[in-house]
Amino acid sequence: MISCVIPAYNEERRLGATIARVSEYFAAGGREYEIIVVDDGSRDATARLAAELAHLHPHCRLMSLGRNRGKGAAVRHGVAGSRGDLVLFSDADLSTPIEELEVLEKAILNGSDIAVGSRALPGSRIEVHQPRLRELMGKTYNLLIRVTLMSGIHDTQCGFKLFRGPVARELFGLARIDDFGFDVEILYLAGRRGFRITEVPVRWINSPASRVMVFSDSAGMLYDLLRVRAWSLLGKYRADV
Ligand SMILES: Nc1nc2c(ncn2[C@@H]2O[C@H](COP(=O)(O)OP(=O)(O)O)[C@@H](O)[C@H]2O)c(=O)[nH]1
Ligand SMILES: [Mg+2]
Repeated sequence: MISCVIPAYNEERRLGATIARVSEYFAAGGREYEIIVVDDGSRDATARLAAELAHLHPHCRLMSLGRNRGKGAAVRHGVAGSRGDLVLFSDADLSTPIEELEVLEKAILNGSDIAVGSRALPGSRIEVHQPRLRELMGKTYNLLIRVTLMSGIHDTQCGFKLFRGPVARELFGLARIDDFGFDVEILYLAGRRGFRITEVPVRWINSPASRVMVFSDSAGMLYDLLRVRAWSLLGKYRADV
């Protein structure tokens, strides 16, 4: 079975089409699947809509965290509740189309523990770019990560990553970052624990509405880098190796 975790914050406009598309995709592939939507205190009708969608699509369920805590916390809870032997997390806007799962899955079949969707490799196909400032922020952030925390991954932030199920549950069980720095924490922990990570070029068709605030979230994500480094040194990650 494959689990697809979709964090959703104020996604009333995008979620319906996404759940329909993802369900249709998995159903057409004839495989067992579950879709876990994680809402945490959306201010719009996301929670109500997700509950209706869960009713409509038997493979889809909703987890609600109450107050807003961030994308990292949402994905972490979704993964903790997942049962798949593969776990995908995907943004609610499907900026990376669900069909790209196929190339990620190939990487897992070839022996990887984690397949990371990437917008920064020669084979990546960016059909609609993010706004220029946002793209620059992403590139700078990734450069900084490569020189400070870990080398080897060119796009840590793409919202489309596939894990072997037990690996996802182990890593998210250790993770502590609640907001947009969580991808880096997960990949860092994965590297430390010797899991095999493959970066896979994917398609990206940027969806304009964004929950990311360029300046304040950039600051938060820099702080997260420091926290991951510090927590690791202080042995805060249970059984960190
Ligand atoms: N549950 C939850 N999901 C969030 C939060 N912030 C962002 N997300 C989700 O994370 C995903 C990526 O957000 P998006 O606005 O598309 O980011 P961008 O494309 O990187 O600008 C979407 O599915 C959002 O709904 C949050 O605080 N809580
Ligand atoms: Mg997006």
